[in-house]
Amino acid sequence: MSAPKPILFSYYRSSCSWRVRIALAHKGVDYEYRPVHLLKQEQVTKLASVIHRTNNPEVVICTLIQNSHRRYCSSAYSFKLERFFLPSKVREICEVIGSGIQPLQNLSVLQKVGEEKKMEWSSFFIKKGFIAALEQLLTDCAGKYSVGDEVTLADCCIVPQIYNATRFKVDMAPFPTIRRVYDALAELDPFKAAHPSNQPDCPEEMK
Ligand SMILES: N[C@@H](CCC(=O)N[C@@H](CS)C(=O)NCC(=O)O)C(=O)O
Repeated sequence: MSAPKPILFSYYRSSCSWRVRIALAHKGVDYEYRPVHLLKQEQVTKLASVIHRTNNPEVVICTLIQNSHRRYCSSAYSFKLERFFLPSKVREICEVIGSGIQPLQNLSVLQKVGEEKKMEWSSFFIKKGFIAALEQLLTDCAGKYSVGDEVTLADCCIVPQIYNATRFKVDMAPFPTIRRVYDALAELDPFKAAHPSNQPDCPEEMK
């Protein structure tokens, strides 16, 4: 008997969900998509009933259920999916984005910062991360993609982060290497499939 399809609880524009969607598409894993509307707080009302709160105390997405295992961390799941040694540069890029840049644009953070300030706040911290770390890291290790010429988990993290940079009106001119890698990745089928505009919960006006 074949194993049941993994279930991904995802929001079309969530970076963490997007990372996992890329990794799943890249590995050719078929899965069931279950939308969770972050702005409607469905991570609390809908997701809380299917997760063990003790394992995911923040009630954030994405959540992946596979063979009754529940995973709450995009990078932990994606690392497992890769099942091979990760070069330190890949881990470094994932960390810079996953710990140093993306959390500062999380919905709950921006709600605390407030509507008036959220654009300035997000653009400041994205630029800071790009200037201080990401452009330099990529200048040292990028080939066709973030690290060499093969797609890696670093690429799964970079693409949603650049989308956020555009959303928060960061001028990308000072970051030519990040831009070049992003443009190359945008041409690949798994990245097209995982894009927010191709998700069932993407509003029509954003497609
Ligand atoms: N370390 C977690 C972080 C998960 C996370 O921050 N998820 C965001 C969406 S990308 C979220 O659910 N935010 C809801 C909120 O801020 O209330 C992961 O990598 O999956």
